Amino acid sequence: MFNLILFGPPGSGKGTQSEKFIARYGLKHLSTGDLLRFEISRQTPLGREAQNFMDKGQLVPDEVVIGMISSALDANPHSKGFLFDGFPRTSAQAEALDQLLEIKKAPITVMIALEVSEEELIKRLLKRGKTSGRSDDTNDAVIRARIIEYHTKTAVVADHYQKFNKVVMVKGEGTVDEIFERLCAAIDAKM
Ligand code: B4P
Repeated sequence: MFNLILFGPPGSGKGTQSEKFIARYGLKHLSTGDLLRFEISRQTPLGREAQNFMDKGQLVPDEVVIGMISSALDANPHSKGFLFDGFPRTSAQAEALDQLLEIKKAPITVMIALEVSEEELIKRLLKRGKTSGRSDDTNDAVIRARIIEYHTKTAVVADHYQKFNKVVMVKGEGTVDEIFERLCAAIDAKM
């Protein structure tokens, strides 16, 4: 089983590159952002709770997203591997993921971390906000709050996997295709 984490700050290209990955490597794409937006679109109790956090640029509570990932893993017992996009985003989520994968005897193979300057992140997210309808992309203060959440709670997740020598840093600026080729080279070296 090949299990990949695509890591990086908001707007670094995780969702964009994930689309291309699943086409090339046939992994099951698990995006906590997409799963949460699906719950919001159906106005479920979980979705309404999540929206309160997302609209402020805050992370959704760990137990909510860990539960969603646990269910998604159970729902795909025959997958040849998973692409985790936007998860884990806290140390508690990383520990929970390691435990869930331990049960499957299929640990994380590699974490690919996209590096993008803050100026470029803000530019990309404000641009997406003009067309995406995503309330968390239209407001400069909310975008900055998301970047602060990343520095205070999420960046440490890379340190966790670095301890096991599983992190590869990749420059996330350039065209989408250029970045994809860099990511593929990093993954192929680990396969
Ligand atoms: P996510 O849905 O994960 O979204 P994201 O971090 O904003 O975006 P991503 O990184 O995937 O976007 P991309 O760069 O592809 O999270 C949204 C919210 O959900 C979080 O703030 C949080 O509240 C909640 N959440 C999700 N997971 C959670 C978890 N595990 N725990 C707690 N809360 C959680 O796209 C950005 C834009 O850049 C696009 O418009 C794209 O077209 C553009 N772009 C991409 N690559 C480019 C390039 N090379 N050049 C120019 N533009 C590019």
